[in-house]
Amino acid sequence: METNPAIKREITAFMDGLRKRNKGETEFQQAVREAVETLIPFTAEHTQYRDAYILERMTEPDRIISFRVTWEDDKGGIRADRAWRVQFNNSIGPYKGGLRFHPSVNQSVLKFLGFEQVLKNSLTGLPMGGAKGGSNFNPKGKSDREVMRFCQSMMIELHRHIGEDVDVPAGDIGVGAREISYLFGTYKRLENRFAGILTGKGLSFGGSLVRKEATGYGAVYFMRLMLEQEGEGISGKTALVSGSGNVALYCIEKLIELGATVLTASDSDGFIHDPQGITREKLDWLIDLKENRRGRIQEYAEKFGCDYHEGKTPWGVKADLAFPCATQNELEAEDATAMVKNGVRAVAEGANMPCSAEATEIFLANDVLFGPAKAANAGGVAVSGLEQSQNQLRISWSREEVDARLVAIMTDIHTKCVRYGARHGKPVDYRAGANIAGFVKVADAMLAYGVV
Ligand code: NDP
Ligand code: 2IT
Repeated sequence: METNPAIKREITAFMDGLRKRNKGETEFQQAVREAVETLIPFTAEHTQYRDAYILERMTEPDRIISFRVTWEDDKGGIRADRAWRVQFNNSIGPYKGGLRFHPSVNQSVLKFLGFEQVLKNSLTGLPMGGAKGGSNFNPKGKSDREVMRFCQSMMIELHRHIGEDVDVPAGDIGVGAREISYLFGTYKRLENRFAGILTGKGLSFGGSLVRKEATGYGAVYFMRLMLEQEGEGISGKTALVSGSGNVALYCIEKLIELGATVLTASDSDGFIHDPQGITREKLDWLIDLKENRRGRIQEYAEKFGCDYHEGKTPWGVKADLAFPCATQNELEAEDATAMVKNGVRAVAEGANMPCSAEATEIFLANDVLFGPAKAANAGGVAVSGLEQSQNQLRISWSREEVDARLVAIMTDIHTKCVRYGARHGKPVDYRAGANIAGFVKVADAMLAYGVV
């Protein structure tokens, strides 16, 4: 996008201030920069937001709760990890967003994720504010009982800060059905209440059908909408997927169902390249490997006789579509350049901020359709919102009902992106569209509240 010099100066001044106030928080700075580069040109035209300092206010979390989680390992050793809940903005609904357990978690990572969550949740059209939390606790290699004791200890602090009308956490990296169950069981004991204070719950205690699949399915639905906008479809296309966790597995499932050939999957050790494509049968095996046996992706290559590339990411493999579904900044400028050269048509971000700023610029400059995380992976939190609705109503919808609502929400997000991101003679700028559409709803609520 052409940006005039005055607006460029405003962006620079804004970012200088933000960097000073958030020293060393590089992930948070990156996420804010990505947003304000399209939001400042918008607020320069819609001056009510600029006059009310909405962007300055929206980039400062409402509060950050920081605490120690002490627990005992299987050998009787005492462990102490750090944990946070970043309650970013509750202008349009109770705080909502996942919990991440990974050694790389720190305040900067959780602020970036919380900020993204505010705009993403707004895009879903559901009444959800934005938050994120987690710990540098590393679940890898821990026994079930160790994970249980960690979760119990974490909830002893967290329970006083959450509630169905206050803040509703869910899963993210390292937090799946097992962890949510341990956390929920502890909340119930501490508060003696059975309430929808977490989402991603088990189906026997208030969980929603399709929540587990929702982020991956939603990313594929969003990809389908971007392709349809250009008169194309998913069937017959080849696809690269990274990761082999919750998002990646169900992204692969939906791609297979819609007739695409998925060539890759990965974990933090490397990627597998299956030129025949991951079939339904192979995927069932992979889901069992990852969800139940907690194994490594390398075992897929051993089992099905395909290549395994240790320490590498899949972006050099030639394909039509790409779905980065592992973690932030997993796809960098040189990857994007190689993908453009290989003729990649479209990218949908299943993970949060998986493409670096430079990689994103390369895609946009080369007319690669680019579905940014806050739009493309919003299906997960959207179905979390539907889980909250079902809990409040004390009913459960069928798989078909939830899936139809997910499709409708992804379609609505796509429409909003087109409304704010359409460009003459060029593909839609989904990045700008998602930022502006997400921003307007939260900003209007903040304006209405006055100076708060
Ligand atoms: P999981 O923990 O289920 O899976 C994460 C996957 O990514 C694993 O294969 C993991 O490999 C890999 N991975 C994690 N960290 C790294 C790293 N630093 N480098 C390389 N690979 C890594 O998490 P999810 O699938 O839930 O989350 C994946 C992404 O999707 C995250 O960005 C998350 O924020 C985002 N997301 C998740 C939603 C959800 O509903 N779960 C909703 C919207 C977005 P390994 O096992 O080796 O660590
Ligand atoms: O990044 C995300 O949107 C999530 N991890 C899901 C959050 C949620 O509340 O379901």
